Amino acid sequence: MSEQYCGYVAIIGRPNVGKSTLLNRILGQKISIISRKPQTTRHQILGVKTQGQVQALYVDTPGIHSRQHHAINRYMNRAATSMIHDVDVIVWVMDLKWTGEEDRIVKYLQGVEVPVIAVLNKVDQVKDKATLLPQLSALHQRYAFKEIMPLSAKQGKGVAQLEGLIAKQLPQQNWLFPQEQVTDRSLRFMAAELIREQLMRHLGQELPYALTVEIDAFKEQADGRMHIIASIIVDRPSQKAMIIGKGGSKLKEIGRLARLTMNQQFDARVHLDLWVKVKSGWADDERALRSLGYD
Ligand SMILES: Nc1nc2c(ncn2[C@@H]2O[C@H](COP(=O)(O)OP(=O)(O)OP(=O)(O)O)[C@@H](O)[C@H]2O)c(=O)[nH]1
Ligand SMILES: [Mg+2]
Repeated sequence: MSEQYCGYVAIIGRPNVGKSTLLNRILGQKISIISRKPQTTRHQILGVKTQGQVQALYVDTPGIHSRQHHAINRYMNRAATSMIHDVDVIVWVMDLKWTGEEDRIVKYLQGVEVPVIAVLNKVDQVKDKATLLPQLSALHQRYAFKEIMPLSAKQGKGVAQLEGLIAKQLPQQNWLFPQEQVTDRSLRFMAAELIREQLMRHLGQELPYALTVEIDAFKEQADGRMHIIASIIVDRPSQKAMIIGKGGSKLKEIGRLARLTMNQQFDARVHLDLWVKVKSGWADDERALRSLGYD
């Protein structure tokens, strides 16, 4: 048997820079949810990519942020940074807005004994690529990154090259997952995430952060259809009303879009029942958080 290479790759960075978009692009399928709003990802999400002799185990993480007022925010920062000492490569993602003013995290990463590959994402937003050169050389001067890779996760440009750079850092060892496996997350988890994705996309600025989604039942029926019952948990009754909308219209639309994505992702017809429940203080109560899957 030919030699196998395998290792963990942490994808980390500030909120909204495109970490989840990059992971989905590398895998060629959607396992991590995406929205325009910062702090979309809340959990570590493992994505497995096996190609040739190399199996790269990517961990998508919540964006690192400085507001830690709620237990949920502290959970997210923990999820973002807890494994950086245990991985083989760190991919530090920035977008064009990176100014270096807040480089405390990058400086910290460079003290960790793991190679850091930097990604400058969203380069599709600049027409004249020559304008990137000063930014790239400033990054080179300021930090001791192993490599700096400009790319567009959205368009896929530069992603294969990045994978090549990552592969060079992975140790020779047997693969840890079967070749066909893409994630360790269950369909049940994915279902909750796909509902949260629509909530992130269709609610105003604050509301998405005040909610979580819980799957109450997940059944495959005799006719092959999947029946999923889920609850959207909010903090206050006024939030419940906003999610439901006039005559239930908002909740209906969110449910419809989530169901359409599930049909595609799960390759099955999905019947989705969505409820909204008030559990005040859920985001502040460590125990409630654990019972909702934030552990
Ligand atoms: N133009 C452009 N937009 C991108 C690119 N990559 C991601 N985006 C957009 O940036 C926004 C955030 O993308 P995400 O992938 O959710 O970012 P993230 O870093 O995972 O964000 P958090 O999970 O909140 O930390 C979305 O609107 C994406 O469509 C890119 O290469 N080019
Ligand atoms: Mg994300």
